[in-house]
Amino acid sequence: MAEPHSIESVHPLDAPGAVPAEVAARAAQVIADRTGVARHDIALTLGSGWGRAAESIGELVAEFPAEEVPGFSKPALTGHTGSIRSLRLPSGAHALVIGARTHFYEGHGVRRVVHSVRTAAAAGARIMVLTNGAGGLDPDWAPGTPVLISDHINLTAASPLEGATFVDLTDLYSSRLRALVRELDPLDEGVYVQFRGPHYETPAEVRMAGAIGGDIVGMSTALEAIAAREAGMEVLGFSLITNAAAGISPTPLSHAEVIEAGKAAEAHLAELLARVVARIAETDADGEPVA
Ligand code: 8IG
Repeated sequence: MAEPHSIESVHPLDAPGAVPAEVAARAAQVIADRTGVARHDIALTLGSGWGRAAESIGELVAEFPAEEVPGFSKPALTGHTGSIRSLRLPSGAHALVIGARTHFYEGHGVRRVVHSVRTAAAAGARIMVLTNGAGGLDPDWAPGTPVLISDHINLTAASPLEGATFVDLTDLYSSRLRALVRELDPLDEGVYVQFRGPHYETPAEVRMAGAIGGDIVGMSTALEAIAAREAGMEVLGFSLITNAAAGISPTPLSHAEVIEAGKAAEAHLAELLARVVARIAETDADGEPVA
Protein backbone atom coordinates (compact mmCIF):
# COMPACT_ATOMS: atom_id res chain seq x y z
CA MET A 1 0.00 0.00 0.00
CA ALA A 2 1.25 3.49 -0.72
CA GLU A 3 2.60 5.51 2.17
CA PRO A 4 0.32 8.31 3.25
CA HIS A 5 1.81 11.75 2.63
CA SER A 6 3.79 12.86 5.62
CA ILE A 7 4.65 16.42 6.65
CA GLU A 8 8.31 15.71 5.76
CA SER A 9 7.41 14.97 2.15
CA VAL A 10 6.13 18.50 1.52
CA HIS A 11 8.79 20.52 -0.24
CA PRO A 12 9.50 23.73 1.72
CA LEU A 13 8.59 25.88 -1.28
CA ASP A 14 5.26 24.07 -1.69
CA ALA A 15 4.23 24.22 1.97
CA PRO A 16 1.09 26.25 2.65
CA GLY A 17 2.05 29.87 3.22
CA ALA A 18 5.65 29.32 2.10
CA VAL A 19 7.43 32.56 1.20
CA PRO A 20 10.20 31.93 -1.38
CA ALA A 21 12.45 34.70 -0.02
CA GLU A 22 12.24 33.18 3.47
CA VAL A 23 13.18 29.71 2.23
CA ALA A 24 16.07 31.32 0.32
CA ALA A 25 17.19 33.12 3.49
CA ARG A 26 17.21 29.81 5.38
CA ALA A 27 19.18 28.19 2.56
CA ALA A 28 21.68 31.07 2.62
CA GLN A 29 22.12 30.61 6.37
CA VAL A 30 22.94 26.92 5.87
CA ILE A 31 25.46 27.90 3.18
CA ALA A 32 27.07 30.46 5.50
CA ASP A 33 27.29 27.85 8.28
CA ARG A 34 28.66 25.12 6.04
CA THR A 35 31.24 27.34 4.32
CA GLY A 36 32.19 29.67 7.16
CA VAL A 37 31.76 32.47 4.62
CA ALA A 38 29.26 35.02 5.89
CA ARG A 39 28.82 36.72 2.55
CA HIS A 40 29.49 35.58 -1.01
CA ASP A 41 30.19 38.24 -3.63
CA ILE A 42 29.53 36.48 -6.92
CA ALA A 43 27.43 33.44 -7.76
CA LEU A 44 27.64 31.16 -10.76
CA THR A 45 25.28 28.51 -12.03
CA LEU A 46 27.15 25.98 -14.13
CA GLY A 47 25.17 24.32 -16.92
CA SER A 48 26.16 21.53 -19.29
CA GLY A 49 29.73 21.94 -20.48
CA TRP A 50 30.60 24.49 -17.79
CA GLY A 51 31.10 22.08 -14.88
CA ARG A 52 34.87 22.12 -14.76
CA ALA A 53 35.05 25.90 -14.52
CA ALA A 54 34.82 25.79 -10.75
CA GLU A 55 38.26 24.17 -10.52
CA SER A 56 40.04 27.13 -12.09
CA ILE A 57 38.14 30.06 -10.56
CA GLY A 58 39.69 29.91 -7.14
CA GLU A 59 40.65 27.90 -4.11
CA LEU A 60 38.02 25.50 -2.79
CA VAL A 61 36.74 26.53 0.63
CA ALA A 62 33.86 24.06 0.97
CA GLU A 63 31.78 21.69 -1.12
CA PHE A 64 28.61 19.78 -0.28
CA PRO A 65 25.60 18.24 -2.05
CA ALA A 66 22.97 20.82 -2.94
CA GLU A 67 20.21 18.62 -1.56
CA GLU A 68 21.56 19.29 1.95
CA VAL A 69 20.46 22.92 1.56
CA PRO A 70 16.78 23.76 2.23
CA GLY A 71 14.69 23.99 -0.92
CA PHE A 72 17.17 22.32 -3.29
CA SER A 73 16.00 19.23 -5.14
CA LYS A 74 18.01 16.18 -6.15
CA PRO A 75 19.61 16.54 -9.60
CA ALA A 76 17.30 15.28 -12.35
CA LEU A 77 19.96 14.49 -14.89
CA THR A 78 23.47 13.10 -15.10
CA GLY A 79 25.80 15.66 -16.63
CA HIS A 80 24.38 18.16 -14.14
CA THR A 81 26.45 17.88 -10.98
CA GLY A 82 24.44 18.52 -7.86
CA SER A 83 26.99 20.27 -5.69
CA ILE A 84 27.39 23.66 -4.09
CA ARG A 85 30.91 25.01 -3.77
CA SER A 86 32.42 28.03 -2.11
CA LEU A 87 35.60 29.33 -3.71
CA ARG A 88 38.04 32.04 -2.69
CA LEU A 89 39.31 34.05 -5.66
CA PRO A 90 42.87 35.38 -5.84
CA SER A 91 41.41 38.85 -5.09
CA GLY A 92 39.90 37.58 -1.83
CA ALA A 93 36.34 37.71 -3.18
CA HIS A 94 34.10 34.73 -2.46
CA ALA A 95 32.28 32.91 -5.24
CA LEU A 96 29.34 30.60 -4.74
CA VAL A 97 29.22 27.96 -7.45
CA ILE A 98 25.92 26.21 -7.94
CA GLY A 99 26.23 22.97 -9.86
CA ALA A 100 22.60 22.02 -9.37
CA ARG A 101 19.84 23.31 -11.60
CA THR A 102 16.14 22.54 -11.46
CA HIS A 103 14.59 22.89 -14.89
CA PHE A 104 11.12 24.19 -15.64
CA TYR A 105 10.43 21.02 -17.67
CA GLU A 106 10.71 18.93 -14.51
CA GLY A 107 7.27 20.26 -13.69
CA HIS A 108 7.86 21.25 -10.05
CA GLY A 109 6.96 24.87 -10.65
CA VAL A 110 8.95 28.06 -11.13
CA ARG A 111 9.71 28.56 -7.45
CA ARG A 112 12.03 25.58 -7.44
CA VAL A 113 13.58 26.63 -10.75
CA VAL A 114 14.74 29.97 -9.34
CA HIS A 115 15.40 28.95 -5.74
CA SER A 116 19.16 28.71 -6.35
CA VAL A 117 19.23 32.25 -7.72
CA ARG A 118 17.25 33.60 -4.76
CA THR A 119 19.55 31.71 -2.41
CA ALA A 120 22.60 33.22 -4.09
CA ALA A 121 21.12 36.70 -3.62
CA ALA A 122 20.31 35.94 0.02
CA ALA A 123 23.91 34.72 0.45
CA GLY A 124 25.04 38.22 -0.52
CA ALA A 125 25.91 37.84 -4.20
CA ARG A 126 25.42 41.02 -6.23
CA ILE A 127 26.46 39.41 -9.51
CA MET A 128 24.86 36.27 -10.96
CA VAL A 129 26.66 34.44 -13.75
CA LEU A 130 24.29 32.04 -15.52
CA THR A 131 25.71 29.47 -17.91
CA ASN A 132 24.00 26.82 -20.01
CA GLY A 133 24.33 24.46 -22.92
CA ALA A 134 22.05 25.45 -25.79
CA GLY A 135 21.29 25.15 -29.47
CA GLY A 136 22.53 27.76 -31.93
CA LEU A 137 20.77 29.33 -34.90
CA ASP A 138 23.91 30.82 -36.42
CA PRO A 139 25.47 28.19 -38.72
CA ASP A 140 28.90 29.74 -37.98
CA TRP A 141 28.64 28.61 -34.35
CA ALA A 142 30.30 25.19 -34.34
CA PRO A 143 29.44 22.90 -31.42
CA GLY A 144 31.66 24.01 -28.55
CA THR A 145 31.35 27.76 -29.24
CA PRO A 146 30.63 29.93 -26.17
CA VAL A 147 28.46 33.00 -26.78
CA LEU A 148 27.29 35.86 -24.58
CA ILE A 149 23.57 36.25 -23.97
CA SER A 150 22.56 39.80 -24.88
CA ASP A 151 18.83 39.50 -24.14
CA HIS A 152 16.13 36.86 -23.97
CA ILE A 153 12.66 35.91 -25.15
CA ASN A 154 10.75 33.89 -22.59
CA LEU A 155 8.44 31.41 -24.33
CA THR A 156 7.60 29.39 -21.22
CA ALA A 157 4.44 31.39 -20.50
CA ALA A 158 5.66 31.44 -16.89
CA SER A 159 7.29 33.98 -14.59
CA PRO A 160 9.14 33.57 -11.30
CA LEU A 161 7.50 36.74 -10.04
CA GLU A 162 4.42 36.34 -7.90
CA GLY A 163 1.70 38.94 -7.58
CA ALA A 164 1.86 42.43 -9.05
CA THR A 165 5.66 42.58 -9.15
CA PHE A 166 6.62 44.77 -12.09
CA VAL A 167 10.32 44.33 -12.66
CA ASP A 168 12.18 46.27 -15.33
CA LEU A 169 14.13 43.98 -17.68
CA THR A 170 15.89 46.65 -19.73
CA ASP A 171 19.58 45.73 -19.83
CA LEU A 172 18.80 42.48 -17.98
CA TYR A 173 22.04 40.98 -19.30
CA SER A 174 24.31 43.73 -18.04
CA SER A 175 25.97 45.64 -20.87
CA ARG A 176 28.65 46.65 -18.34
CA LEU A 177 29.58 43.03 -17.64
CA ARG A 178 29.33 42.01 -21.29
CA ALA A 179 31.76 44.78 -22.23
CA LEU A 180 34.22 43.50 -19.61
CA VAL A 181 33.96 39.98 -21.05
CA ARG A 182 34.47 41.15 -24.63
CA GLU A 183 37.66 42.93 -23.57
CA LEU A 184 38.97 39.50 -22.56
CA ASP A 185 37.50 37.49 -25.42
CA PRO A 186 35.56 38.94 -28.37
CA LEU A 187 32.69 36.46 -28.08
CA ASP A 188 29.64 36.65 -30.31
CA GLU A 189 26.39 37.65 -28.63
CA GLY A 190 22.88 36.42 -29.14
CA VAL A 191 19.30 36.55 -27.93
CA TYR A 192 18.39 33.48 -25.88
CA VAL A 193 14.95 31.99 -26.46
CA GLN A 194 13.72 29.82 -23.63
CA PHE A 195 11.37 27.02 -24.57
CA ARG A 196 9.77 24.79 -21.98
CA GLY A 197 11.31 21.54 -23.29
CA PRO A 198 12.31 18.86 -22.53
CA HIS A 199 11.84 18.00 -26.19
CA TYR A 200 14.06 19.94 -28.55
CA GLU A 201 12.36 22.24 -31.04
CA THR A 202 10.95 21.34 -34.39
CA PRO A 203 12.68 23.02 -37.33
CA ALA A 204 9.56 25.22 -37.71
CA GLU A 205 9.89 26.35 -34.09
CA VAL A 206 13.55 27.15 -34.65
CA ARG A 207 12.61 29.23 -37.73
CA MET A 208 10.04 31.03 -35.55
CA ALA A 209 12.68 31.68 -32.89
CA GLY A 210 14.85 33.27 -35.56
CA ALA A 211 11.98 35.28 -37.03
CA ILE A 212 11.14 36.84 -33.67
CA GLY A 213 14.75 37.83 -33.04
CA GLY A 214 16.33 34.81 -31.35
CA ASP A 215 19.78 33.34 -31.90
CA ILE A 216 20.03 30.68 -29.17
CA VAL A 217 17.47 28.10 -28.01
CA GLY A 218 17.51 26.66 -24.51
CA MET A 219 15.48 25.46 -21.56
CA SER A 220 16.80 27.24 -18.48
CA THR A 221 18.21 30.68 -18.22
CA ALA A 222 15.48 33.25 -18.88
CA LEU A 223 13.42 32.44 -15.79
CA GLU A 224 16.55 32.47 -13.62
CA ALA A 225 17.68 35.80 -15.03
CA ILE A 226 14.31 37.38 -14.24
CA ALA A 227 14.52 36.17 -10.64
CA ALA A 228 18.08 37.46 -10.36
CA ARG A 229 16.99 40.89 -11.52
CA GLU A 230 14.06 40.89 -9.12
CA ALA A 231 16.59 40.18 -6.36
CA GLY A 232 18.63 43.19 -7.49
CA MET A 233 21.55 41.28 -8.97
CA GLU A 234 23.55 42.16 -12.05
CA VAL A 235 23.28 39.29 -14.55
CA LEU A 236 25.86 37.86 -16.93
CA GLY A 237 24.78 34.99 -19.19
CA PHE A 238 26.74 32.56 -21.35
CA SER A 239 25.55 29.81 -23.64
CA LEU A 240 27.79 27.03 -24.79
CA ILE A 241 26.46 26.15 -28.23
CA THR A 242 26.56 22.37 -28.05
CA ASN A 243 24.50 21.77 -31.17
CA ALA A 244 23.04 23.53 -34.17
CA ALA A 245 19.35 24.06 -33.44
CA ALA A 246 16.96 21.68 -35.21
CA GLY A 247 16.83 22.23 -38.97
CA ILE A 248 19.94 24.45 -38.98
CA SER A 249 22.11 21.44 -39.68
CA PRO A 250 20.81 18.40 -41.61
CA THR A 251 21.64 15.93 -38.80
CA PRO A 252 19.14 15.18 -36.02
CA LEU A 253 19.92 16.22 -32.44
CA SER A 254 21.12 13.67 -29.94
CA HIS A 255 21.51 14.16 -26.21
CA ALA A 256 24.71 12.08 -26.28
CA GLU A 257 26.26 14.44 -28.84
CA VAL A 258 25.23 17.42 -26.76
CA ILE A 259 27.03 15.98 -23.71
CA GLU A 260 30.06 15.13 -25.88
CA ALA A 261 30.34 18.69 -27.26
CA GLY A 262 30.14 19.99 -23.71
CA LYS A 263 32.96 17.73 -22.53
CA ALA A 264 35.17 18.68 -25.45
CA ALA A 265 34.78 22.40 -24.70
CA GLU A 266 35.17 22.14 -20.92
CA ALA A 267 38.84 23.06 -20.59
CA HIS A 268 38.47 26.16 -22.74
CA LEU A 269 35.30 27.24 -20.91
CA ALA A 270 36.95 26.76 -17.53
CA GLU A 271 39.82 29.01 -18.53
CA LEU A 272 37.45 31.62 -19.99
CA LEU A 273 35.20 31.70 -16.95
CA ALA A 274 38.14 31.94 -14.54
CA ARG A 275 39.46 35.01 -16.37
CA VAL A 276 35.97 36.54 -16.55
CA VAL A 277 35.27 36.03 -12.86
CA ALA A 278 38.68 37.43 -11.86
CA ARG A 279 37.98 40.48 -14.02
CA ILE A 280 34.46 41.17 -12.80
CA ALA A 281 35.55 40.64 -9.20
CA GLU A 282 37.82 43.66 -9.52
CA THR A 283 35.03 46.24 -9.37
CA ASP A 284 31.27 46.29 -8.92
CA ALA A 285 28.75 48.47 -10.75
CA ASP A 286 29.71 51.42 -8.51
CA GLY A 287 33.40 50.96 -9.26
CA GLU A 288 34.06 49.50 -5.80
CA PRO A 289 35.97 46.25 -5.25
CA VAL A 290 33.37 43.46 -4.89
CA ALA A 291 35.10 41.81 -1.92
I1 8IG B 1 22.42 21.47 -24.83
O1 8IG B 1 18.74 22.69 -29.33
C1 8IG B 1 20.73 22.12 -25.67
N1 8IG B 1 19.73 22.59 -24.94
N2 8IG B 1 15.62 24.24 -26.39
N3 8IG B 1 17.20 23.45 -27.88
C2 8IG B 1 16.80 23.71 -26.62
N4 8IG B 1 17.58 23.46 -25.57
C3 8IG B 1 18.78 22.93 -25.81
C4 8IG B 1 19.25 22.63 -27.09
C5 8IG B 1 18.41 22.91 -28.19
N5 8IG B 1 20.47 22.12 -26.97
